[in-house]
Amino acid sequence: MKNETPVLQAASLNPEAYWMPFTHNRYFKKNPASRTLVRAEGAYYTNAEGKRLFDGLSGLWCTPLGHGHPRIAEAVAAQVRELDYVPPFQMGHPKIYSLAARIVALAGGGMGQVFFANSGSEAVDTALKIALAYHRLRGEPARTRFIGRERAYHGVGLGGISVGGMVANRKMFSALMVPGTDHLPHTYNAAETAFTHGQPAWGAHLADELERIVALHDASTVAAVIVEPMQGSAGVIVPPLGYLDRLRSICDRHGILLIFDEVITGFGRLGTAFGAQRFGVQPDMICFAKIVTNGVIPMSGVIVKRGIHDAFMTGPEHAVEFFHGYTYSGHPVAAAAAHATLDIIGAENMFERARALEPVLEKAVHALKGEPGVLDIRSIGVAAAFDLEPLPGKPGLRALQVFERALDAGVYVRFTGDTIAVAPPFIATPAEIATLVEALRGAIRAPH
Ligand code: PXG
Repeated sequence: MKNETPVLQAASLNPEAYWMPFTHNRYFKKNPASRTLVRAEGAYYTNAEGKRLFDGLSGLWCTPLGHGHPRIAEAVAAQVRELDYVPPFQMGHPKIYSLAARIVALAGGGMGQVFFANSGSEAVDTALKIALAYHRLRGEPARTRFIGRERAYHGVGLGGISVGGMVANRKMFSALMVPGTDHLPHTYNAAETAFTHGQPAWGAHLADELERIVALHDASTVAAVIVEPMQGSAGVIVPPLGYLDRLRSICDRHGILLIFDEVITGFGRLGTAFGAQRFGVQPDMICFAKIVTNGVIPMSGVIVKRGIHDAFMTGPEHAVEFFHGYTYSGHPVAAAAAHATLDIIGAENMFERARALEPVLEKAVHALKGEPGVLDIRSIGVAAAFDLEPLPGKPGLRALQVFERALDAGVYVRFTGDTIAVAPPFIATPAEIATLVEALRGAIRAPH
C-alpha cells in the first residue's frame, strides 16, 4: 500500500503551471517523474516512480542531518501550535534572542550580533547594506565600492549578482548591477592544481590582486570584499593555502571590511562551525543560511562583529538605527527548527562526524581519477566535485547525462556546466559514500 502512493502520483503529474528556478524547464517537463520527489527520510529521497535515491547533495547543500529528523519535526510542530508568527519590527520572541546568542557563540572571534533574513541572497544583500551604512556612520561615506570574485555565487539579489562572478547569472541584468563593483580573479587553475586533495599549495599570490584593485580605485572608496571561503556553486573551488589570510591582511591594511559568504560552508560542511574556523581567518561579517535549519524552514542571517553593530547604535534611542529587515526575519518556526538543528549537531556530534567523513569522501572521489574524460577532482570537508571534458560542441550535455544515469542508479547529485558536485549528508556511512562514487563511476563510463 505504502509503495503505491508515489506511482499513482506519477501518472497525474502536470508541472505545466510551475516555472522552475535555475532549471531547463522544457527538458524537465518532458519526463518529470524520475525527478519529482515525493518523500524523504534520512539520507534518501523517493521519487514519483517509487525509486529510492541517495541524497548525494544534502538537498541543495542544506540537509546534512538527514531528512525528517524527528527532533526538528517535533520542534516545528510544537512551535506552530505555541507561537506561529511574530512581527520582527518593534517586537520579538525569546527563541530568536537565544538563537542569536547561540550563533554568535558558535562563530566566536569577536562576533557580537546576528541580523536575520530568509535566504542566502537576502543575507548577502543585507551584509552589503550593513557595510555601506557602517562606513557612512563612521564618517567615511565615500567607501561605496564592493569587491567580489570571478565565479562567485552570492545568490540572485541585485547586490549578490553584482558581486557574484557567474556570467550567466549577470549578463541579462547588467542594467541593474550595483555600480562600482569590481572582482578578484578566481583561484582555479587546472594546470597548477588539478587533482589536489584539500587546499592547493599554489595560488595564494592571487590574493595580491586585491592590492592592485584597491590601488586602482583608492582604498578610501572601497567598502568591503566578499568571498565564499570555499566556492561551492562554482564546483568546490578550494582556497589556496594562505590565500584567505592574505585577503584579511590587505583588508586590514586599508580599512576594508571582509565578508565571508558561508551560506554553504556554515554549520559544519567543512567539519567546523564555519569556514572561518577551518581556515583560521576571521572575517568581519559572516552570511549563513541553509544548514542553520537543516533546510527544513527557510532562514538566513548575517553575523557581525560587535564593533559593526555598535557603530549603528547612535542617535536618539527611540529612533530606528537600521532601515532594513524582512517580514519573516527571525521567524519563530525557523528559530525553533534552528534550535533543534543546533541541538542535534551537539547531541549527535555532527561536526566530528563531518570531520570523520572527510577522508572517506576524499579517498573515494579521488579514485575516479583516470576515468574517461575526468579532467580534475577537488575535495574538502564533506564536499567534492569533478570536471568532465565537454562533448564536442555540446557543453553541459555530458554532465547532464552523468546526472541522469546516476539517478537511474539511485543517487542524486548536482550538475552544473560539465561539473558534478557532491555534498552528502553528515549521517552518510562509508558504505553509502562508496555506493555514491561507484554509481558515478558507472555513469561516467557509460557510452554517450
Ligand atoms: N551564497 C552562497 C555562497 C550560496 O551558495 C547563496 C548565497 C544564495 O542562497 P539562496 O538561499 O538565496 O539560494 C548560495 C546558494 C549549487 C547551488 O548548485 C548553490 C546554491 C543555491 C543553488 C544551487 O551549488 N547556493
